[in-house]
Amino acid sequence: MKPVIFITGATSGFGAATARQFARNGWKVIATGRRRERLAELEAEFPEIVHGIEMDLTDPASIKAAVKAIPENFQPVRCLFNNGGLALGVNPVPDIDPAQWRTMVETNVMGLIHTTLELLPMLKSVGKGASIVNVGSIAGRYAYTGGNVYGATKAFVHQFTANLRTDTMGTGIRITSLEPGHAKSEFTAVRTGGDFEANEKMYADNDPLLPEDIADTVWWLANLPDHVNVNIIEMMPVCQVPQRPVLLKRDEFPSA
Ligand code: NDP
Ligand code: 8X3
Repeated sequence: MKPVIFITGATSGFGAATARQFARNGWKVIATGRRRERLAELEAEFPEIVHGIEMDLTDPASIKAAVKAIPENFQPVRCLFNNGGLALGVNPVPDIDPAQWRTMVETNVMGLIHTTLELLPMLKSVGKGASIVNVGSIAGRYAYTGGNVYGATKAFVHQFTANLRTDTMGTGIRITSLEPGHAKSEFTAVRTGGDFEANEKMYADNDPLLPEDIADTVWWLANLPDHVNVNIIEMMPVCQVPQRPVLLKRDEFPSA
């Protein structure tokens, strides 16, 4: 029987690359996301191997229904890739849109929580060898201007992963917080409200991580020996370097 991975955000970027990596290499894939036509493309590429289910992470009822709709021949799920998510907006406070903040929390935080809760019973039934890979970000660790709520949702993913490990102690489930840096996908187009030119520009003069790099990492994690848990992975392209905190001089502050 082929093992099964359940992927959120399989219609683009990291999720689509991971779906292809697992489908090509002997796993079955439940691919989820809102864009049905992209799910259909994956299904057509891998008949009988990829099964698409439309699912909106901001809607707990949609998540529940999606998990309920997993066909019997795609059960039990052995790996959950909690990847779907987004950043909206690039401005620092107070020039922000509270509706965008809400969408990021509902998607990146509540969506990930609900997906996890719905799939935990099946993962527990698998026990040893089951795994969850949660996608955080370096934005959850290193602050940058305009990162405000997006970065905070990813800091949530980091700590939720650690706490979940404690709650599921003794079940055999492995859980990892995978925290990438600058990576090429449709992330910037989404963040800028559909500016695909800005998306291209973001990666034009540098060598970002590619979705396939993330897919390789998820593949490695899901196929490690059953007794190995990687708690956290922080990965960046070589061209991205974390630096020490910014220090402002006295004359850089507004006068009191
Ligand atoms: P993409 O925009 O290419 O893919 C995002 C995926 O998330 C899409 O498949 C989209 O599916 C899905 N998604 C967004 N909102 C929802 C929703 N409400 N319901 C269901 N699915 C949703 O970006 P990436 O591949 O880069 O992003 C994947 C993850 O990686 C995200 O969590 C992102 O925050 C994180 N990340 C990205 C980095 C980067 O530099 N690219 C770096 C670090 C982390 P659809 O629109 O069809 O619903
Ligand atoms: C995406 C990485 O640094 O662009 O999570 O916010 S960053």
